[in-house]
Amino acid sequence: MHLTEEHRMRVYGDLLSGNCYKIKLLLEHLAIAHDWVPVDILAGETRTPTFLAMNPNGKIPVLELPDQRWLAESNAILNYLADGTPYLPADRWARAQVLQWQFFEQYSHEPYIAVARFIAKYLGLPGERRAEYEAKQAGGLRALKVMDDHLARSRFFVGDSMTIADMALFAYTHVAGEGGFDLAPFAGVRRWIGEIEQHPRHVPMPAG
Ligand SMILES: N[C@@H](CCC(=O)N[C@@H](CS)C(=O)NCC(=O)O)C(=O)O
Repeated sequence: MHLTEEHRMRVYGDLLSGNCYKIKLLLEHLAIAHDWVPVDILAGETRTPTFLAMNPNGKIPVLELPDQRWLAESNAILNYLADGTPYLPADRWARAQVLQWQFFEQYSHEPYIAVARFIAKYLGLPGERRAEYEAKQAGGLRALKVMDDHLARSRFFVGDSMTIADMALFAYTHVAGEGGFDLAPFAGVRRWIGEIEQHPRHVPMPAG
């Protein structure tokens, strides 16, 4: 089917947010035509009635399908878009492993690394949030160690090619330094970041 402008998917998000950027990364790998609608969370744009009608949880990213259905939660969006492609294996065990790493990302990685980065990069590390920033460091380092141990044995997180488990984890890991996390001790993580960045369809997170 020829996709006209009104048939294109739309993503509401901020490309400096790892949760949003991971969607952009997959869309570029799959060469899916889409429109990106920038949303400024610091300006309250996720709290407007229009936005809350798309995602009552008031968070980006949101995927809008051409028939006006909306999907929130970054890893749910990745699963939807990757279905039927090599980025989400058909094998039952491999798919469950992809989910295992994506749940790990949302519960044991993102709440530490993304939040420390948000406090430092978006908020400028204000004094009243410094204790919270410091408290995020141990959990973030623990997640990086879990990843590094896995990547010492495995080229990618699931199987021997890139999947949406890698994309979910790459999003905040490659900018973990912005949250105060030194990647130097994690050789496996650095090797894996390099492999992802060398992919011919890779799109970098914009500098900002
Ligand atoms: N679990 C959600 C987290 C989304 C999330 O935390 N989004 C942040 C930006 S990275 C946001 O919209 N924050 C605005 C707010 O909470 O008001 C996902 O994976 O999509």
